Amino acid sequence: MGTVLGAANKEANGSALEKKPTVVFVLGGPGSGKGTQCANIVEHFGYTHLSAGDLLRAEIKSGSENGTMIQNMIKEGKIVPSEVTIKLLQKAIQESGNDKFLIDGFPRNEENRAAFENVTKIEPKFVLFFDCPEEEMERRLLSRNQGREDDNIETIRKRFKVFLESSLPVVEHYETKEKVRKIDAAKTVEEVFEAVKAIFALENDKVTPPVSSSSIL
Ligand code: UP5
Ligand code: MG
Repeated sequence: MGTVLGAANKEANGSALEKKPTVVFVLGGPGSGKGTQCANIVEHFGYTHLSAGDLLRAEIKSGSENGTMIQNMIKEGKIVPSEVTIKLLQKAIQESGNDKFLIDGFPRNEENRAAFENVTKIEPKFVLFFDCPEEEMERRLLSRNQGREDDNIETIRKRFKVFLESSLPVVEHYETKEKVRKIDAAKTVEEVFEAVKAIFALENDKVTPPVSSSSIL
């Protein structure tokens, strides 16, 4: 009997493990350096980088039926409906072939967060939070010069407002769960990455107890 139950548990756990990738949410204000640091993390730690903003911009370019709606939301600094963003993230996760993801710039509000949890049943391993003063973020965005339609002062101000009102509560939610790893993002790219590396080294060393049949039987 023990063998049968053990086998059943093993199978159940095995499939659960296969379906649940490791996710780190990378959050921070507009221009705090999320994309820049994610590129570094990918090189050193083998994660796949999924920028929700990049996925949405690609969706506009592809000429999808949601394209115009997404474009208008981004121009206004507003948050695109959860179901649209979550579908894009799920598709990218499935197509990647990896099991470790940096999800950059999502969830942006409590509704995003709850919907992602409900749909995917994934809880982040931790949340990397780039803390940067607005004046520094504004300077960076205004000198980025990559042709982003939301990098103009009017839209930037709207993005800051949405970040404070809607996105910071998500960080606060994860703070209550002790999942937030806060980084001073106002330093140079190199200095910020040193701090990021230290966090990933620490998290990788943590032993996550496997959900094994032995703890059940
Ligand atoms: N830079 C970076 N680090 C620096 C440093 N340490 N020192 C000096 N300069 C530094 O960096 C921005 C600029 O600063 C770059 O020029 C860089 O070289 C320099 P970057 O790494 O690009 O910062 P990042 O935080 O990624 O800034 P980004 O503008 O991408 O952040 P947002 O959160 O505003 O943009 P995102 O693409 O995530 O979203 C855009 C819009 O999409 C949102 O406003 C919203 O309308 C929509 N959206 C949703 O609706 N839902 C989502 O889930 C996601 C997005
Ligand atoms: Mg970005």
